[in-house]
Amino acid sequence: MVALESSVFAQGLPIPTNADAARRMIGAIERVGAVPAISAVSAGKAVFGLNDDELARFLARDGVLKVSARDIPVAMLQGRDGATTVAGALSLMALSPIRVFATGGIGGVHREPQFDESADLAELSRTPVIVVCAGAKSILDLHATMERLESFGVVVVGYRTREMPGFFFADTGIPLATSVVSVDEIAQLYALQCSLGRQQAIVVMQPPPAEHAVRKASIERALDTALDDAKRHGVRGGAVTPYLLTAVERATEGRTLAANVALLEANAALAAEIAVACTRVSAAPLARS
Ligand code: PSU
Ligand code: MN
Repeated sequence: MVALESSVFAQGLPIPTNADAARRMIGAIERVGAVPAISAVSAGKAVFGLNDDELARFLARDGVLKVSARDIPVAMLQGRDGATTVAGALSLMALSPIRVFATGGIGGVHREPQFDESADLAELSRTPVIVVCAGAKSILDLHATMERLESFGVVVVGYRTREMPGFFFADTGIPLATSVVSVDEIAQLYALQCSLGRQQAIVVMQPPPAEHAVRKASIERALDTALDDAKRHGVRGGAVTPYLLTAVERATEGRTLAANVALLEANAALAAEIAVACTRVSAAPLARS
């Protein structure tokens, strides 16, 4: 099984691209022979897997809350629809047998103010699952985000890259200490991590598909303006990430949107291959015992 978050559909992407992204992620996972499970709070119930009516409600976004880990019991209490962030999804994975998760970009340390740090980092530090992403969103301070992952003891590996990807582009100039070329290596690494009783996630970073990557310079330009606007309009808390993503997308005339959907699909496919590889590894003894 491969778990997915729902905030990327309900808050991260505009209509109708969000439906296209959901369809393509689900299709990519099923093609590999794995089962997709979208995490959410649906009318007050924490679930993995949405039926067609539920998914339609989340894609229409009406009254759907963005829920991080701490917001889940609140959404349950109020009987609300809540779309899980990475943190929200990981906190539910801790209660489930699902061990592999796919998303676009994890949250991290914001550029300004630096004390705005995504709860994704805290949940990555206490959830022993595999998280496939294209790095952290480029709206963040990527250096600070990598340092925090290190402090928290989160394992970070590049999949066929030696550089941390920056979500929309591959070249951040931030080196990765570990790089793997096969999903079997990731499955073995995960088994070793579990054998040590470690509680942290393994974050697998895959560069965005090359044909869709957007140049770093155009992202940075768009972001400078977006950060100023966010400050002027007093955007705070959970609203910051969706605000910046929307502003960058508008400024790049949708090129970032195409890149976003392409990398979500690629990450879903890789996560599914890893999930299948994990079933092979857990059946076989480890190379080193
Ligand atoms: N990456 C995207 N789109 C998104 C997100 C990440 O391309 O919508 C979401 C994820 O759900 C992630 C969340 O967990 O943003 C982080 O938000 P915050 O910085 O408020 O923790
Ligand atoms: Mn925040």
